Amino acid sequence: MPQIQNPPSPIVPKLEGLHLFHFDGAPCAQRVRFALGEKGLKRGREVPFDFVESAACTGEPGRWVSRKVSLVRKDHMTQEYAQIHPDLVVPALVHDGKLWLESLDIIEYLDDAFGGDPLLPKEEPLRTRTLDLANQARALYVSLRYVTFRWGLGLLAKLNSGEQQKLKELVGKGANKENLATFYDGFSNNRIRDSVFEEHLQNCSWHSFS
Ligand SMILES: N[C@@H](CCC(=O)N[C@@H](CS)C(=O)NCC(=O)O)C(=O)O
Repeated sequence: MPQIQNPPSPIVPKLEGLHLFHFDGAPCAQRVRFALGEKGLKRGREVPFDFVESAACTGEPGRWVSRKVSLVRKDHMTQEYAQIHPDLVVPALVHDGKLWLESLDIIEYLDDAFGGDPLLPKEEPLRTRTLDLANQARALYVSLRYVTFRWGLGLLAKLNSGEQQKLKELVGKGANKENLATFYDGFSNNRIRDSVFEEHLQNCSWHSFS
């Protein structure tokens, strides 16, 4: 997915330099941090994700501003974050007022925009083959959510009814075929059958890249 055009967030156009909206414990954000590191870009100052006081909006040469979106505090389930990422997930990247979503798209963008060793092959057919493999991995993220919630986070990740209602209202405009509200509704109310979890586990365990 290319750069996101006209995001509704008033925060995005105010940001100069690189700002990563992320959470330390989220693997989808971690892979973007790896890519930033490979490009020689260091983690810079920590700023609350929605903080727009002018010093916080300025970039730092050779560094990225860390805007933590706590998945524990449910920062991602707020109106402010929904205007940045309509699917209410991390990561999101802003570079000089322009927004990118989806970790693999962000990595591709960083690879093109910054120097250093390329992360993706430049030459064909290797480039297309690599992107194809990455897209196969991308398709697994829904299954990974089922597996990590069922066998990792467990009860800790359930939402109460007030939180579920708020989430339904926020996620209405999301683009994902399976949005967070649908998932949390099933998960928090024990409406997901074991066979569904097991099917997702199979996807992750036996998925073979072709
Ligand atoms: N395809 C997306 C998936 C993003 C995603 O699902 N992120 C997870 C963390 S790895 C998230 O924010 N989940 C929110 C939640 O679990 O409530 C990407 O790779 O950027």
